Amino acid sequence: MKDFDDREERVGKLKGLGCARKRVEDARFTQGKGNYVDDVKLPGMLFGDFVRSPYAHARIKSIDATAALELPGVIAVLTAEDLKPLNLHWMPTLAGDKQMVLADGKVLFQGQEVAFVVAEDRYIAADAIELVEVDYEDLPVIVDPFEALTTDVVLREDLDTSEPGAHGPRKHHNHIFLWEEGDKTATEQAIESSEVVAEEMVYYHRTHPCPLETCGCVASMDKVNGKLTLWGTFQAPHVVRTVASLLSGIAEHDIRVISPDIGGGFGNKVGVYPGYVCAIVASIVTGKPVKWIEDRMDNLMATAFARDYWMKGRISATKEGKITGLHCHVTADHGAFDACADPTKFPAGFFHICTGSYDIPVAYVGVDGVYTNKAPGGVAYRCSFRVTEAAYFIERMIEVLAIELNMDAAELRRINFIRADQFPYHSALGWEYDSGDYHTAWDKALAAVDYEGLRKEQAERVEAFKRGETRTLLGIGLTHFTEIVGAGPVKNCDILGMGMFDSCEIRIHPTGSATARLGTISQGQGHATTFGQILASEIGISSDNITIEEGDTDTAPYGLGTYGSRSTPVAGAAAAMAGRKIRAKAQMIAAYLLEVHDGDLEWDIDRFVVKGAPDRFKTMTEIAYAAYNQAIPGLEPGLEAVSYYDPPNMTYPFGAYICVMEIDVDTGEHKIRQFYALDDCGTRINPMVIEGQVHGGLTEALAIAMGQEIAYDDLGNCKTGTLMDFFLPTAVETPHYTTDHTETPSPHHPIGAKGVGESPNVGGVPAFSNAVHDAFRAFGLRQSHMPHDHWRVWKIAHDLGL
Ligand code: PCD
Repeated sequence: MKDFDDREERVGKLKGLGCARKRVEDARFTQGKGNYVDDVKLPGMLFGDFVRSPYAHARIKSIDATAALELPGVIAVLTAEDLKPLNLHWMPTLAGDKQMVLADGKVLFQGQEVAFVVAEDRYIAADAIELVEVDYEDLPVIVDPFEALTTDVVLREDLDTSEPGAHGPRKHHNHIFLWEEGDKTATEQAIESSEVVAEEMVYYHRTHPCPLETCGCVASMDKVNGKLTLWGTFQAPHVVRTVASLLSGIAEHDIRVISPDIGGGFGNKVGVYPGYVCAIVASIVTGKPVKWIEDRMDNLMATAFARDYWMKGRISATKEGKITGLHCHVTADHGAFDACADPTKFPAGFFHICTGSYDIPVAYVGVDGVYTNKAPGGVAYRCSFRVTEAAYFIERMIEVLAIELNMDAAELRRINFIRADQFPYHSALGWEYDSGDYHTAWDKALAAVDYEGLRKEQAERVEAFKRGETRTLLGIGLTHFTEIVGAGPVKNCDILGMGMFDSCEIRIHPTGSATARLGTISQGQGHATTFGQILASEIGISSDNITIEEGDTDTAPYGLGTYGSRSTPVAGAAAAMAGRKIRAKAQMIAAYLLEVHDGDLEWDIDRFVVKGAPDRFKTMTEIAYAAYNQAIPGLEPGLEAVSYYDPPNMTYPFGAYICVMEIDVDTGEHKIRQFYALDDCGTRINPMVIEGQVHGGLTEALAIAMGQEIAYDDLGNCKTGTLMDFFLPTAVETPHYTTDHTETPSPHHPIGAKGVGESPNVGGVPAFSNAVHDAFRAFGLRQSHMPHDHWRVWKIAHDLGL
């Protein structure tokens, strides 16, 4: 009878919560055995490719496809005219706007989809797009969002200016919405009557998620049984199914959406793109499967961008540094169509988390959405709906306020942090922060890097620089961020009316192994590994014996998908709740088998034990077998459960990041000497996966802060459509990261877990950027726009006369 003294061994075998279990998916990924959309090859499959606009703003006078159609192997060329009878030439965006599927009379950004060529192979399709002749008449181009709001040039001729948009009244023909939160008058009064006020324009430039695998799909319409199967790089497969059904009129049960392995998503694969619609239409028209896969330029130039927020801030404080108010106005450049992927009620996402980690008594934000001649999007590139912009804004404003107060920025943060005893904390902009202990995290971080020692070294460096003994400066980039992840709750958060819950269904098999399916979809995060761990701890079956499946709408329960770090807070909670349902039934079965009342049993790792009689127990394996093979009075056979989880609140992970950077004043080059990242994501499921998430997110943050951008010239030409121009860091540019943690569980999540995947991007960008600014603080720098590439950093030094 091996049992009660082998508890540690039994816990070990479970590989449950807290275990640094190796990622089960890596066996296939590291051997090149992943199965991505482009690996889907069907008999008779055709290939689609787009004719794209070279102009940023032009009228289309004519499209002539004759030559293209004459090329052997070309099957069809679709234009807006072909889609009109189906009413599919425009499609709704997730933000309540509409977007052209194929150019309808005019084009509004460079790279816009004009015609869809379908051919027998992708090379023929690529050749044929060159043969489609489009006659354009160019129109004045508007790339500046401030100019957009004053110019006579009308970008969206399809919209009636006198009518309100999806989010209320519009004040100009290129205006999309004004969204406001907080008490404007009280905030203005607080700021005006304060002793110290700092004001700054903080620009978070346009960038792009740029996943390694671009977007794509394969549509296959089976005309015999009327079923449409759609494989795609979808971060939200069920939402795609619902939208496809609503748009096409095909009944939802006749559509099967499959997200196979995905090579990174980062928000890029949340929305619906014209390529999906065209592939579906082409498959219906030709009766053959049609594949559409973007190339890198298509992806960078036409699919969803991120950020592009001009954030004008005012922050006020007492002489001692206690913050008294925060005011923010954002001019948000949305490009040609408002295709942001935000919960419907929040056109600026969760930007109003911009009071950050600080106890700010009164605040106001106003966001003006604006159309320009740029690609549409506005996605949450590794951030929960504009949280990264918010974190960058407040962390820059804190630094600027510290300059104004002539105070140490670490100390300024400390005296303004929300205290541990203030949670749950109600922010001035309406959020309820679930839990946090910022002071503890901050002190730990400062001690870990020897903050005082660093400041001393920095001061000495400044002196040495002034004496002409060195040409490098030292920057200490501080950040304390608060994230907000896990949308729902359903009452606040929906996408096009679809409530943001999530789901998990578990089947325990007779021999004691299990299959669980969830409404989310991994894009590299490791869900097959970590969801199994949550379940293992709940149901007492080793995670090695639990298969996790996601991404097939024919089998998985309905869910809203993976983005906004919502899988752990929402689907992870559903997994725990479904596991508890399993355990409740298992307890009744065990009670029957042990001939005791079910209240006389207690749960012990992987079994139910009779209280006070530790040698009388039934393991989950025994219980699973009995569930199927023994007639139990009053109980149905089987052991299955499903949970649809509507979270009561979001979760608020946080972290303290410190970046120590050396800057060469003569070349603008930087060297990251040290990067310390402390994350608190509540209960940690898999520390190794978390560390990997933090490394990945920090590297993306490095990219964004130090060089990555989507830039346009005055004619709206995208200057960064290739990886030669768009900075994607490799191992060469990536520094070493030191990770650390504190653990403050979420009080409302069944296992206390918060999300973590986005945190390093949210906190990383201000840490890198603050380091650059901090290096020049002694020489009078207040604010300089990202990305801090070598040239721009050199320019800072040059302009300061260094
Ligand atoms: N975790 C743990 N613990 C805790 C938390 C968490 O362990 N506490 C882990 C989990 O399990 C998983 C991860 O970690 O695995 C993550 O999680 P989360 O945070 O919840 O998240 P999710 O939902 O899952 O995912 C999402 C995210 C995002 S959002 C993004 S961007 C990115 C990230 O995720 N993406 C990606 N990461 C990543 N990774 C990779 N590899 N890839 C990718 O793509 Mo958005 O909104 O979409 O933008």
